[in-house]
Amino acid sequence: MKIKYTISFVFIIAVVIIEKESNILSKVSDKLSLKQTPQTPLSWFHLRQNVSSVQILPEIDFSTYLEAKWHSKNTTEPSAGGKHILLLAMTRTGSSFVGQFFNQHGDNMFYLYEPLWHVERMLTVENKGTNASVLTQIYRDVLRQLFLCDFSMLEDFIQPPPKNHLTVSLFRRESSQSLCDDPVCTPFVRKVYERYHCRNRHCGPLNLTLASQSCLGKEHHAVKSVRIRQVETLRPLAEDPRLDMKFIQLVRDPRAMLASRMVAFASKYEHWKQWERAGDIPEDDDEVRKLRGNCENIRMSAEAGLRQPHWLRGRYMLVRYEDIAMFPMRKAVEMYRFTGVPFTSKVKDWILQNTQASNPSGGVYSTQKDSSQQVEKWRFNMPFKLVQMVQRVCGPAMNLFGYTFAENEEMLTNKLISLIEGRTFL
Ligand SMILES: *[C@@H]1O[C@H](CO)[C@@H](O)[C@H](O)[C@H]1NC(C)=O
Ligand SMILES: *[C@@H]1O[C@H](CO)[C@@H](O)[C@H](O)[C@H]1NC(C)=O
Ligand SMILES: *[C@@H]1O[C@H](CO)[C@@H](O)[C@H](O)[C@H]1NC(C)=O
Ligand SMILES: CC(=O)N[C@H]1CO[C@H](CO)[C@@H](O)[C@@H]1O
Repeated sequence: MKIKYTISFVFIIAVVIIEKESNILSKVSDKLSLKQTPQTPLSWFHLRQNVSSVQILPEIDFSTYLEAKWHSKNTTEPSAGGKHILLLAMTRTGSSFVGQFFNQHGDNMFYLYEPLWHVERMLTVENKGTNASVLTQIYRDVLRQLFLCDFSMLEDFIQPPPKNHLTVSLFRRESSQSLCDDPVCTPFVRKVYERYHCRNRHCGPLNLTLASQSCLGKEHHAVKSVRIRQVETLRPLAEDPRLDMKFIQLVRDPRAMLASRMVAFASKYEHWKQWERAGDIPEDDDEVRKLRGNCENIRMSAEAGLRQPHWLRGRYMLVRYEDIAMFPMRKAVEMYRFTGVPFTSKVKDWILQNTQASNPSGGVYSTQKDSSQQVEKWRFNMPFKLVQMVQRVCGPAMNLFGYTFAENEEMLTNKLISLIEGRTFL
């Protein structure tokens, strides 16, 4: 398998490059010959810079390539009993809030907030058209390395590239407590690094070697990501003997998600207003298609998880945003019980502090009564026609997660009827 990929890799590069400048070819083949000697680490980042000028990036199976690159490397075994928690979500499902349940755990948890942001940025924003299945494999491999406390693969995607494993560009470093605690928070020297304020302190640039050491010193590891579409693509992680994976998938009523998106990205939905007046929103509209795709993705992922195939048994939990908003403490305790990581008083205190109505920063997650009103607030702002559209497009997902269809306008706006069915998922 590996040999096959290596060959196609060389072949693709060769074919494209023969048509281009031959001096690039000699440089690249020099690089590729290094691959036979794993002692000499090959920087994929530099190789990419060299080949990207001939635009072959989407053709290459970088995942296999990177796997070969890291295969020769020995990674320390995680401590026995250590758990590896992956919080999977879509945007606007409250995943940052739920991520805090783990971020706030204390000294024995290493939490990373959206590390795959860098990968997505490099491979889909800057190199549009990267093959989706390749992207999926890279996400999986980067995640695996991060769970094993190896940051070197992620480093290949951070821009500008870290120098001597130092970077000021890690996305939302301050959202990871472990990257802001001693000893990873090194003294900050120059004003330039001010954006690395970690709560009340300033830290110097992030030393990824230090981060890795800190990571290895912690028993449990958690990562939050909104970039994984299907839990099934992570089967190799679940089967990796070095990891004890626990997947928590967070879902939310798609009608509420759309309502929230329409506020946050108003301009994208501007043209819907005209259709709304004229009649129905066409189903081939880009945003409608995206919505359908997202709903189907979540549904398929959740169905796979709930089916509990042998490799996922005891490793998958489905959680609804609405249940967390209404019963944050109960759900947090349940999640901890599921992961097998002890619930700490630190987490408890954080949840108490951040879910009280008296605390203005509580936002949507205020007291239970407020929360249940909050979570269904969208019903009173959303035109029924739009609600119908979401129900048509996302029906199967809504059925699976227990979100009741509003059959008419009266039902939609009747406060006495809840559109969230009480439901337990395993
Ligand atoms: C990797 O680990 C194995 C077993 O622990 C050991 O025999 C081998 O020498 C190590 N290789 C390197 C490159 O450190
Ligand atoms: C992506 O690449 C894989 C092999 O790496 C190939 O089988 C698949 O057809 C490609 N998909 C697209 C959409 O190009
Ligand atoms: C980063 O931390 C490691 C481990 O403590 C240290 O050896 C290295 O010198 C640090 N790098 C820089 C550039 O300070
Ligand atoms: C753009 C460019 O030329 N990038 C790299 C190509 O590979 C050489 C050899 O490793 C590097 O020195 C360049 O930086």
